[in-house]
Amino acid sequence: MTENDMPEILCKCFNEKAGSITIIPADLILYKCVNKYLAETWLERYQSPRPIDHDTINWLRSLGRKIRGQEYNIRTKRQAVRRIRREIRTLTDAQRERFIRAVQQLKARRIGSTNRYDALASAHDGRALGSAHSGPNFPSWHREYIKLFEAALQEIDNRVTLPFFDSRLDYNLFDPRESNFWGDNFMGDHRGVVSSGPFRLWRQRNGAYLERNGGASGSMISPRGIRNVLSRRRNIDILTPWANDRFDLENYHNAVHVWVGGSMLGLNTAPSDPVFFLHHCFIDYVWEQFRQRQTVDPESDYPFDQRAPPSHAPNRIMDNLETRKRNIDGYSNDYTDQYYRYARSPRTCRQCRNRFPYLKCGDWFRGLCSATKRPRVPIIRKESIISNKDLGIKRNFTSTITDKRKKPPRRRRSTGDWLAYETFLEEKKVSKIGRTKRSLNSRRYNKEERTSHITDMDSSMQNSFLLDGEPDIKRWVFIPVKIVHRRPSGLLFGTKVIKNRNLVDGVDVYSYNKYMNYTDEEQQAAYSHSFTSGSGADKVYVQVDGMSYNGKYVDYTIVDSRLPVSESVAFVAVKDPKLNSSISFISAYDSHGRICRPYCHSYGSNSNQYRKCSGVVNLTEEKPKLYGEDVGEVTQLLYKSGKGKAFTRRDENIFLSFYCDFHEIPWGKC
Ligand SMILES: [Cu+2]
Repeated sequence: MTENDMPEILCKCFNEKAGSITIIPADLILYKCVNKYLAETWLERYQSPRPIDHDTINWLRSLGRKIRGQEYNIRTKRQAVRRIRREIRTLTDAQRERFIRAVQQLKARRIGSTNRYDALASAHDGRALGSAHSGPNFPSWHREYIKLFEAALQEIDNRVTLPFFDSRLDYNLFDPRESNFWGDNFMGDHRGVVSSGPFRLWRQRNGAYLERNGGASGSMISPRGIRNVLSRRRNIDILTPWANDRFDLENYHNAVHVWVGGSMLGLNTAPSDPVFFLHHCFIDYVWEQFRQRQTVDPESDYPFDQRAPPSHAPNRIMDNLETRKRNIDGYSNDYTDQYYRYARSPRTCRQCRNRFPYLKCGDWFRGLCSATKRPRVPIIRKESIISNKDLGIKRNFTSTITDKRKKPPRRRRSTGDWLAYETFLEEKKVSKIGRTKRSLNSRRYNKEERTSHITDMDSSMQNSFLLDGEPDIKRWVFIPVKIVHRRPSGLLFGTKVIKNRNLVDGVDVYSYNKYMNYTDEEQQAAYSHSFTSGSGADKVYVQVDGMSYNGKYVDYTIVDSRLPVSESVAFVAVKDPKLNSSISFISAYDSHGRICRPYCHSYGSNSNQYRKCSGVVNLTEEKPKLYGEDVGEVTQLLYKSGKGKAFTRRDENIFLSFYCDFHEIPWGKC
């Protein structure tokens, strides 16, 4: 196993974005840059074949003609029957069922060598990875894409319109994983292989199962995020690569892809999950609201210069869609003038209370509307959470041994600039809506629930084992990755220090020491909905992105956030080197979105030394063999215990290690 240099595209992207790690969770930067790299180098690795048979191409073209015909008819006959796209929770049960049935039909109807759904899903792959993402063509290409999807649905049932998934309604829930959106009558469960609901045991076009890892990292879109986007007037201010990360529409969109995880995590597999189209319809809804507020002509406000990828050029034909539209045509007013319009999504309690059975007044922000909860899967006992509340940690911005003054949280510091900080901004706004006259410090939160800790400690991790188009664990081998985790600042655990018969404020037994200071340091931004368990248990994810192969693998290990330093080993899979070149980019981040720095073992020296490295790992069959066919074999690499013999641990067999201190900028110079 050896280290490779980081490719220039990746390295440059990280360096450009390094300044944003206190603004947005760094795992979103990781997501953005890895996708950019994979998109720009897609020809270097295996691609699932695009359907090229006549039937499929003809059908896609006829769909395109249909859309243009519809537009033409509407324009000339002036019937102006714009279809109305609505939030999926505001549909009647009958409307929603029609939509879901139509989606199921798309999947069931064969076309050429595949089915209609997969034929459409494949359009998001290949060339479109680059020309439809990370640039000005992002909103336009996807506008056209979901319109094609909608036309395909209407071919099956003309009464169906594509609904959207306003993830703010889920953000406003204390725990978005409990949302009805993941119920059996909506999208089905988000834990692992989708095995309930209308899409249960669906296969992606490459044969892999549809899978999700809901809430592992990422975030639903916050109301403040949308307000940020809508506060701008020019596309250049909300689109990659020009926009400040706080206003970047694609960022907020990415966070939902990360939140859902599984199939939605990979750009090439994302449309396999119907959630994709509902999510993108919401992004289109937001973009439309933005367009209506523009002070310049939205049709010609197509930003383009040498910073944007060349494939985003305004006059280039949209890739893979067979509708012969140019990229800039996606900025046309025709879509919403002629074809569809959006019904306002309910935002405040007044707009949703008692009106829609799947919406209610939210529990996270007073006065804001949220999704209802679905019946809870009894994996964890609610009582146990509640009875633990005294042991719980609090998000404490100022606790320290040396400094007990209450300082207001500063903008560029603390645990959650991107989203948690807005908690403070949001409250004021909300108290206005909620017509109750309470002082700012009174019960704006439901305190009970604030201390009942909802963490992601009760779900495991599912991978597709998809590698170069084949989902098979035999194509992968496992490697150990060591995680060294430092206690993040802003935490306080329920293990109180008693000194001279008195309780000591603001510290716990683990933070009470002379050697480590947990406060006055710059820290990476974190997601606001992520909590550390009162037990200290926290997850650190390790992600593998194939560079010489098409495949992704994510797993985690559990660390103890109470301790100054806690160590653990994760097992992740990479391509089996027997199947030729196995080069992977490996990264690590915690469940709060903060990322860790890679270190590689320096062999040859006697000491167990690790030096900073790129995280790009080239696995070969050369000795020493530092991988195993399965988790058991790797375990044997690390630990040996014979009968009655001494127990040995072999750290030298761990090549890659991550140090998670969440302070230093995790990326080095190129
Ligand atoms: Cu996309």
